Amino acid sequence: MNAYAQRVLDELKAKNPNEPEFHQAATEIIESLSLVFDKHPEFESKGLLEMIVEPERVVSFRVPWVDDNGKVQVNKGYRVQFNSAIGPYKGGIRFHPSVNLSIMKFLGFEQIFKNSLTGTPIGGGKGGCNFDPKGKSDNEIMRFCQAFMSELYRHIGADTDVPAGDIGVGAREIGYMFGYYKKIANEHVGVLTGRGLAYGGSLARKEATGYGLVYLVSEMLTHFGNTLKGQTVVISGSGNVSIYAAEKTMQLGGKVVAMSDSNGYIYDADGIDLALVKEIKEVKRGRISEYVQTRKNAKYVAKHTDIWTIPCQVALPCATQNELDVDAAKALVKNGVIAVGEGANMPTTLEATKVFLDAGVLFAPGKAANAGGVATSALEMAQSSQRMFWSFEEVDQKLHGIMVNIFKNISCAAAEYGQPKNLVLGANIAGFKKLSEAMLAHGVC
Ligand code: NDP
Ligand code: 2IT
Repeated sequence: MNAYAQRVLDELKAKNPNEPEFHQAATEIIESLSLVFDKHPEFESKGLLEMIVEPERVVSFRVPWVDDNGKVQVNKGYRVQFNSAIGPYKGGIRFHPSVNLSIMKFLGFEQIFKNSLTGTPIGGGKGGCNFDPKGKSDNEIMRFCQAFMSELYRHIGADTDVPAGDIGVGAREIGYMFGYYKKIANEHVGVLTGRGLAYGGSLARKEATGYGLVYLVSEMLTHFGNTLKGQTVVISGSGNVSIYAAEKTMQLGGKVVAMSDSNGYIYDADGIDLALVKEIKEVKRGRISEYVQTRKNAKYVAKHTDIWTIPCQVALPCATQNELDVDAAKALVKNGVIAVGEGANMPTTLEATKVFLDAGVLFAPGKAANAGGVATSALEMAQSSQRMFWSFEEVDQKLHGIMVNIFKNISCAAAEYGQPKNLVLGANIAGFKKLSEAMLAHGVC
């Protein structure tokens, strides 16, 4: 590795101990950028990489709220405002018991490069809380969201930092957070995206991450002489990203045979009944295991990581970080997988990614493949600023154009650096290009 890149990575690990996910995301990106620093030794004297790896601001705060039994609960909230060179901080909020500073920083760091790739004017940030929404009543969710926003509101703004959803944060949570922001800040502005259509949201934002993922994977397959049509597809997770990735896959002629949640997976050789999955997950907020009560020919396996042992040509990990390890990657390769598209953020471990790249499997990294969600958030911001609404078709068409453009940019960057099939390299370098231009233009600040 380039000596400057290696030094900054070593320093990052020493200065931020006990942050394994942040180290992992940084290692992948800095290894790719190493090739750029070979060509541009002048970046070292500008301290460019040192500035990029240090968040502009990290806010950590107490979130006290009262549960239905009248007991006070206290959670830990975060907002990492990582980089605002290209535009206001932008990135989701995650509610999950696993949330900690390392996870917030890996997500925020990835978001900078992802948002750059979208070509829209947004910087990178991420937030969340170690709150577990599972099993909470609607009133508890509301009180928690209000408590979370009662601190977050002073750090965000339509031109400063614009959060959205992520794991555990969907339309319901955005609604409660927006309502409370509006009340205490006394302004009805586009301060969150993923809003409901009745109060300033954008058509197609709900579908955008999953649809965008499949647009990009389809583009990648076509570029390398294949097609999504007729392929067997396995999708992990059964949340927002997974459901709409499944929907678009089916629309484009792929056959989805498996989905999962954190307890287990379902396998339906006849093809997943997506209306049933939506009913279970979106309407009833149930578990994926309920699927086999209706679809008698399908089977449920109570070990979610085994989903990757199902033979398929296309694998779309859409649940969470590090859900696809080296054994899973080997099983997929052995069973003839031709393409992997990351709907989740960093779902594939570094070692597993290497297995795919070495085997010549087409691999679309999350920061490119799942960028359709945040890109459509930027389209929501544009509509808010205009006080206008665009039709579903208009937003979807723009999303499609953005994903095609991302694929073009990352494959060109990969080719420019002599590894045309290495889209991990291509995405990191293409994302860095605009970021570095903006940061160098701003000087030392
Ligand atoms: P949801 O909360 O809607 O769904 C998450 C899904 O992943 C659920 O099926 C959940 O199962 C499963 N899951 C969560 N944690 C784990 C875990 N530790 N192990 C196994 N499965 C797990 O979230 P989203 O669909 O919005 O997000 C999924 C991924 O996509 C995340 O990595 C997120 O960062 C990323 N992403 C999301 C975007 C968006 O616009 N929403 C945009 C870009 C990326 P269970 O119900 O059992 O917890
Ligand atoms: O990881 C992500 O890109 C998201 N959770 C979406 C962020 C956004 O601001 O729409």
